[in-house]
Amino acid sequence: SSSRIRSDVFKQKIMSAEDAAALIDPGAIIGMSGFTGSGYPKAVPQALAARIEAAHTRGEQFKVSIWTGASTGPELDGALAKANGIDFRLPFNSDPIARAQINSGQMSYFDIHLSQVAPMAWEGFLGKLDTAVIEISGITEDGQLIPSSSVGNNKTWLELADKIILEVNSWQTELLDGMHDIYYGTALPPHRKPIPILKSDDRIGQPYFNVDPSKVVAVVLTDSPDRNAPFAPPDDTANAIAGHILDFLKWEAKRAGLPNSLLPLQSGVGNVPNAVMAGLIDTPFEDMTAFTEVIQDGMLDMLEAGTLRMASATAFSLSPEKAEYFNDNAAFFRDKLLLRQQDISNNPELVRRLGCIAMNGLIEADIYGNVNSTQIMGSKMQNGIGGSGDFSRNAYVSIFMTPSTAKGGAISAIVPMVSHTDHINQDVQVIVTEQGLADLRGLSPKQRAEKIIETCAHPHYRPMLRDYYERAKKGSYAQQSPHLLNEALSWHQRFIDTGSMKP
Ligand code: 0RQ
Repeated sequence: SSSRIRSDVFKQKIMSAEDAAALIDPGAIIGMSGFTGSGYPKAVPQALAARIEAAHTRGEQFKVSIWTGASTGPELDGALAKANGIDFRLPFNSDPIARAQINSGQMSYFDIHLSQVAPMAWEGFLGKLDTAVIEISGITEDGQLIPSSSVGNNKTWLELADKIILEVNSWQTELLDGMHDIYYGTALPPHRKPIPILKSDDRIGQPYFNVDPSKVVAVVLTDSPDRNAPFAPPDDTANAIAGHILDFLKWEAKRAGLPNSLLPLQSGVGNVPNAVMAGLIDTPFEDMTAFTEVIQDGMLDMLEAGTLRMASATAFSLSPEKAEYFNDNAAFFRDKLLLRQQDISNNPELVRRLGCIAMNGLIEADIYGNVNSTQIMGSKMQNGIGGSGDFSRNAYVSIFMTPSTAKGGAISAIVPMVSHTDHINQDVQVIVTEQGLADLRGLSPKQRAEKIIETCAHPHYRPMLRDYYERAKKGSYAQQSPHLLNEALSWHQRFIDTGSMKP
């Protein structure tokens, strides 16, 4: 309701979503809020989609470019893609309609490390941002913006856009006020300074976004829930992977003399990382922190159990039930959670300094430990690299996890050569499947291959991988990382031709 708006300057700009969408021109580059299904605008994108559909019906061209924090919800990516309204998209997508258009070649998609989006926008690599459409949870008396359930790139969009449309969402709890830390100390080279965060819970900024009120052309009132996807309950595979990781962390803590609070945790999106978080509740660790990208269901459980002391992230990534639960219990959680802009939450300088334990999913890994996180059969985009590269290259230890097979066993997640590379072997220190955990630190490529095949591969594919590797050692051009180039991707081609990697 309009009581969320405590500044008269902004009250005068309240209008309908349709009137606000009418202020967006064909061809516009639009920076929208939104990160893993939280804090995205819910009304204006749908009104814009309707406007685009009407234009198309009249035979007029109307497409826009959409930049966000990360993935959004069906009311944004889904609605605009369905209207054939997105020409260009960055930096992350998990919407099925948009994904189909990316993979049919209809939509251009720039998949980019999430920490790099804001600096690249500032450096002018991405073009000129016309309009920002940002969900917030309120406006202060002084005309500052109280952020919503994600921060993402909103600070940057508000600064770079010529005109700004705000959605004030009263579904978001008012207790979000005070949970954010917005940092205005970033600068571009050669003026960049150290970011003064030494611990996960250090606050270095202010709780609100600054905004130039003269750029705000519309304020739209909404009252709609975030639509994060539900998590599947952990199955045997997820529990086995979680078990291997927990054993490893206990062993590593002892080996390296790590404190009982371990090191700041980063956990990627997906069911398996969520299961790992659930498993961490019953460990000897206590007072842990997370320095991560998103806050999942499992982290709220850990906060309640007291194993986790606090989490720093850029967004919530909760199931619908947990999102309601958070809203009902925000008073308990609010001083234990800190939301930052994504160029800080994912900042390589900070991930390296804090020594995060990075835990991310993968699509496939090869016998030398190169990882494909994004493109199935080398060309079909699943989601995007997200923050996995920001964290994995710079972490204290970088763990990647996956079930050992996909598509009911027709695909081996361990292959001779990855069909696309997101994470080079140097950035991949541990690979885990339900079969086991391979600690690859300090190993040469051939030592890695033996360990990955024997520890991580599914028993159905292990003999095939051994056979490939033994023949590669005989027939390879050289011996640093033996390969048979005319055969290395033949498993993928066989899947494309026959529906299975098995001969
Ligand atoms: O497709 O739904 O059509 O069956 O890929 O696979 O097993 O549900 O795995 O939810 O853990 O996601 C890498 C995609 C894993 C994720 C990825 C198919 C499989 C299914 C999903 P279907 P699962 P998860 C920082 C971290 C990049 C971003 C990131 C991801 C679908 O972890 O997006 O790490 N990572 N961010 O069938 C063919 C294979 C396959 C395969 C899986 N080998 N071949 N298809 N699939 N393996 C946080 C953020 O960035 C927000």
